[in-house]
Amino acid sequence: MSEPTGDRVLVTGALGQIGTELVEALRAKHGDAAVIASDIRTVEGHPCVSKGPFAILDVTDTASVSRLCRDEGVTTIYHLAALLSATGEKNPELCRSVNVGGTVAVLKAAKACGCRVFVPSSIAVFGPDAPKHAPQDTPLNPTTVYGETKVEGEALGLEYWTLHGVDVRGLRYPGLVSYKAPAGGGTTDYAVEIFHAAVGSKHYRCFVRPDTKLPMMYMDDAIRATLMVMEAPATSLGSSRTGYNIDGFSFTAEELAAAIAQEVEGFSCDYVPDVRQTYADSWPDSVDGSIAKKEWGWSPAYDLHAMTRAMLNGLSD
Ligand code: NAD
Ligand code: AKB
Repeated sequence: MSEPTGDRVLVTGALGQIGTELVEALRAKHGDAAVIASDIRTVEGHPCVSKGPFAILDVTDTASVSRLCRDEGVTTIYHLAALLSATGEKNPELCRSVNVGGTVAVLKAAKACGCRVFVPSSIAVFGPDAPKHAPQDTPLNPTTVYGETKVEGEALGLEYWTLHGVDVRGLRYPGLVSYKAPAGGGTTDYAVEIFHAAVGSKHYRCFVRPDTKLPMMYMDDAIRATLMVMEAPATSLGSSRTGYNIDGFSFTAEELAAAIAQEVEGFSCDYVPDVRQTYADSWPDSVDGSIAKKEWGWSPAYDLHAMTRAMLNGLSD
């Protein structure tokens, strides 16, 4: 058991792909009782529900978010509740309501209760006019509604920091690959689903073209980056504080399938692109993470082969 740190933490959208692993890491750091996992739904037997405090919380319900923060004495909020790109483009209105409305509710509660806040951004902030190796600072003209909500989230975070002194921090996560929870309705989900197929039927029908290349990251690195940026001294963070590019590694869908085939005899993949190809084509191939490296020491540990082995081992256990 860890020593309590005195922090009282709320995680929204905790039952999703990131929350499943972030809650575990935060409970190891702060103590189980100090980390309240929350989501709009519950899942029986989920470790976030069974191993510590859990609350049903809809982040679009501003009053409930503020009440929970006040009643529980929350000091830090990790705000993960959102709709991802594929789900979001199918229902733009709900995407705006959850992603932007939910973020406003969390920031208002943080301002009222004096909380620090982590709000994730995404490589989806970039549009087709951004360089394919995306720099930290470039015009952000996303062509997806999801991307627009992420640009808005970064701007809202900066506004609450500069105008109200709320300590808001965020990362532009690449596509995240993990095995402990399913991917949550994004464009980069193929890079997760392919592993489940590899240990199951040994065949995957991929919904993007074989030459589709995107920035990706193994979940262990994403959790480490999240904890690092939240632990960094405020004085080391500059104007990118609500949306740092963080580099992991990049691969095409075909390179991923080949890396898996090296480990799984008989694995095969075919490609039938759908609408998610359009979203993938609008995003960069890779990102420049040098500002995150300079300001708080970011450096990824996993490459394609280390991730492939970790995924296959995790799914075989
Ligand atoms: P996910 O879809 O797996 O989980 C999101 C969770 O939010 C779900 O459990 C869902 O039930 C919950 N939720 C939805 N609407 C809600 C509401 N109104 N109130 C409360 N909860 C609600 O998503 P994730 O992959 O864990 O992503 C978390 C955050 O990270 C999001 O902001 C996402 O945009 C960002 N992000 C994720 C990735 C990735 O590859 N996973 C990449 C870039 C950015
Ligand atoms: C998605 O594909 O929507 C997410 C993301 C990159 O934001 N994984």
